[in-house]
Amino acid sequence: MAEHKIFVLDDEPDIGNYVAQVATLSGFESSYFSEPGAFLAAIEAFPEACVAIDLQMPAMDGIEVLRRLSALRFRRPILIMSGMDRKVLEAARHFARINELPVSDIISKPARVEELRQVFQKLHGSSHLLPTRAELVEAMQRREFVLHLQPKVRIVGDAGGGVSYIPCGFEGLMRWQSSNRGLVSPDIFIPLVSTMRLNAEFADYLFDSALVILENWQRSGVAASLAINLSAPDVEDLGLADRLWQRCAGTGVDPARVIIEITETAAMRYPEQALDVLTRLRLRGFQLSLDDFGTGYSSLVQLQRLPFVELKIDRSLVSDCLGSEHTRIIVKAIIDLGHNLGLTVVAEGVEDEATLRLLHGWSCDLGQGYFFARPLPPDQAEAWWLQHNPVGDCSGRLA
Ligand code: G
Ligand code: G
Ligand code: MN
Repeated sequence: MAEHKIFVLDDEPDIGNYVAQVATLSGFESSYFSEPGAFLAAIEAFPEACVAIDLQMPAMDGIEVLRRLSALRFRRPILIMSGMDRKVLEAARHFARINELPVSDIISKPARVEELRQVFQKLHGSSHLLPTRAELVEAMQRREFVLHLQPKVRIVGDAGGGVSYIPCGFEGLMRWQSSNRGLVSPDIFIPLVSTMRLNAEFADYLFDSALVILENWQRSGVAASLAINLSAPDVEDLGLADRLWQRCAGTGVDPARVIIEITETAAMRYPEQALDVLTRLRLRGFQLSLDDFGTGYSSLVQLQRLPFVELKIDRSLVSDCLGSEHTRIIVKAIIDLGHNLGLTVVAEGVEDEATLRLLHGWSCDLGQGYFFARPLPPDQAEAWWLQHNPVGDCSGRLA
């Protein structure tokens, strides 16, 4: 099967062939390469293969190979091998991680057959579960990807000096209702969409799904904003803003109702392309939100060049607030900095009333999380909205 291929790169033929043979014994269809150029050409031709790479090679070292794989947006499992000490292997793993490359294992050489077999068998077990490109394309044709909707609320004080909230919109989170696999999480299929180079097709599909929901809401008088999540490759697609706007213009949906969420990692990967695409999205009337803030490596100071209107504090920070004084200081500082830069601030992952109170005390604008509601299928989301009977349309405040 296609996804059971593995490409082994090692400058020493004895070792490389040995590793490839063990991979074959473990169920892979393996190919051995002694030279990085041929190896990278093979990946370009077949990006669904897993890879095992040596770090120390004369022509091009393993770090450079990882850099090239990252530039190719390679997303399949990587095994890193080296005869160097463990620290070098760990450092290479870290390097891969910050370049968004999935390292499934690191292997010290020389490795015994049994050791290698275990690693390959584990890899084989996890890799054969992954869908192929054809399966993803077919799933789009069958409209098996569906948006579930999680409410976003405005945090307000109530008459008794307590805290309350008013619904103002939803975030759309994709689910794959696969006829063969059951419900598949976006954590599985979103990285594959990039690996399989289906980003443009998927972004169009996602956007059209959002427009159908917004058109329904227009008919039933639900004045909610709808946020969608885009990935790093979308932000580097210079045609995106025009394409989304054209799709929107065909429907009569006001682009200001659409919020596009982008993570800080995606926004900072190729800052120049991001600046181009994000500015044009704003010019076309869409809203922009900086997602998962606080988990990446960039600072708000770097990010404030980009035309965001909203900042979402990552749920890992929000959920630590009750337990950690340190985290409370950070969250409060992010809210203040966001406000000083003119951004609406959203806390993600609000799971209890105590956290909501803290956030209200710090003047956090919006909240999202299980405390209000989980992601809901569209019909239930509409019922939730009507039941919470929002007064006015606070999505307008974002503009
Ligand atoms: O519900 P949750 O498990 O839904 O989502 C997991 C992750 O997948 C989150 O980080 C979320 O932002 C991301 N995600 C969900 N739907 C989409 C989508 O349609 N596109 C992209 N790029 N990411 C999504
Ligand atoms: O990365 P992004 O912020 O787009 O992802 C939203 C993710 O957070 C989804 O997976 C969603 O299901 C999840 N989520 C939403 N609210 C909560 C919450 O209150 N607690 C936890 N643990 N996860 C949440
Ligand atoms: Mn999001």
